[in-house]
Amino acid sequence: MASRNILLVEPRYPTKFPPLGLMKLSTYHKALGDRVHFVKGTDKDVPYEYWDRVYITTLFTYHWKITLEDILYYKSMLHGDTSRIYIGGIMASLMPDKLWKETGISPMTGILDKPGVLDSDNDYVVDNMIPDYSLFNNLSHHYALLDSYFGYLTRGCVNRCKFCGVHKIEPVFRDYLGIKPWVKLIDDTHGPKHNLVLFDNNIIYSKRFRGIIKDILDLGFERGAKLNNRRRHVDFNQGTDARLLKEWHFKLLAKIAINPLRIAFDHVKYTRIYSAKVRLAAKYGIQNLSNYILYNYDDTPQNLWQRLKLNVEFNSELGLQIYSFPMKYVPLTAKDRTYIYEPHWNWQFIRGVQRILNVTNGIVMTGKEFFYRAFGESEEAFLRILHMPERLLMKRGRVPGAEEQDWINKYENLTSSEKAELLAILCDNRIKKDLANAICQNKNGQLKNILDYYLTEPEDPNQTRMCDE
Ligand code: B12
Ligand code: SF4
Repeated sequence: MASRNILLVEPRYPTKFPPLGLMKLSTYHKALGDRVHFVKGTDKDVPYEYWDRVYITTLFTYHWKITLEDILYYKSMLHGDTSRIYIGGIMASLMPDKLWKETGISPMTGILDKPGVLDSDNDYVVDNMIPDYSLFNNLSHHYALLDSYFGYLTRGCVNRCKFCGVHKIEPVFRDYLGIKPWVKLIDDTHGPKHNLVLFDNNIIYSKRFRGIIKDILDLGFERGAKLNNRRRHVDFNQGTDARLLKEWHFKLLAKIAINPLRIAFDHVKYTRIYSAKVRLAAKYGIQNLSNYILYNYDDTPQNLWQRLKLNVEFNSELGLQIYSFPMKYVPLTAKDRTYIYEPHWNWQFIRGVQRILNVTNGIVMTGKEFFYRAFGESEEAFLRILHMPERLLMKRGRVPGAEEQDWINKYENLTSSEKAELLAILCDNRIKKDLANAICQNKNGQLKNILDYYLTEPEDPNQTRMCDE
């Protein structure tokens, strides 16, 4: 077959990790002698070439708008010839019908784990191809993980948790893939990589966990391992399931260069199980832990605070470094990230949590002092922080300044029904002009007073309360 011109596209959505699916597709097409070109989003030179195929990957469903715009851009670049466009990846697997409806292109769902799905004249399985690390050589966009082997040791998951899409993306559970030949091929083709980052959905469920650890050790990722004088790390980046972890898992995990060990803490009801597993980690000398904390899903702000607090308390009691990563729940087919688990969460609280986390790039630092300052000394204090106007929330000092103290006094003077009304007004009037109107219409002096804090600085004439004049 004559060499083909292949375009691989990752839509403009922000992402740190390189598009693994496209990297495998690149290796596949290069193995067939095709010419491959990668673009992030749209590129001004791309329309001037003839493309035999355009592959567009997709990721989070909440990047719906950008993803759709880019797909439609390429569809119009090919003058509507949809036979040359292939769409696949996560969003494509989670929302194939909606994508089809909007684009007229039927996406390929799931993983490409069978031969012949793209071309009938070869036996290659795209999913088994090594990623093409050279795909981004001439790109200004910087991806993380390019100095890592990254991929899967297992596929799928036996469970079907309500909030998880894995059963649609990887419907078949395979509990051992055997990565040694795969890593060897990467070494030979692209040179050795420093770290090992694994996307496995539920690694602890694998009946061949012992064999997996042996493979990792054979590949040179034993505890304390170094390459070029730098420590190597193994990261099961989707976390391990606290409910399934047994003492023998920790014994084995402690032998490899695990850093961090991520343990999921999806709900406060798992506190006892989670705590027992953290103690086991400490017992086997695994000190760097990281903890996905799902919030805005079947929980309350107080539950979030309790889980974060537990981690900082463990850090000081057991000498650990547990970094908490609060992760806001987004429904599986949500087209944006606005979902709110009402009535426990609301717009003001979600925004408050996000502002606190912005300061530290989404991570909750390990020290007690930071935690109690950022999230408050108690559940009540956390709730009070979440009620704060953003300006005050962001500039809280060790000791409250005059303005902050004044706001606190006003807040503490409100009755609980006034506090509820304050929240309702803030959530219903997110634009300052609307808020100003709502304040004007409110008859309660206490509320009017505290609400003034939520309008920005008085020198901006469009954002002050005009009704007093
Ligand atoms: C790794 C991962 C992450 C990484 C980042 C991933 C990245 N690429 O940047 C991290 C850890 C940062 C992450 C974070 C989150 N994640 Co995540 N993550 C995953 C995971 C495990 C894999 C995604 C991935 O990159 N796969 C690599 C794929 C694309 O490569 P591949 O498998 O080799 O590709 C094959 C196929 O996809 C297909 N294919 C791929 N591209 C293409 C293109 C074409 C044209 C074709 C034909 C085929 C094709 O063929 C390939 C070969 O077989 C999935 C679960 C899963 N098992 O898929 C969840 C998943 C995507 N994450 C999910 C979620 C919810 C999140 C969070 C939002 C969690 C939270 N509540 O905060 C955060 C958001 C982070 C943020 N940006 O703010 C959800 C997505 C739900 C949704 N609505 O979109 C998933 C599905 C898990 C779940 N619980 O359901 N995640
Ligand atoms: S155990 Fe994890 S991977 Fe499996 S279905 Fe539940 S959330 Fe998804």
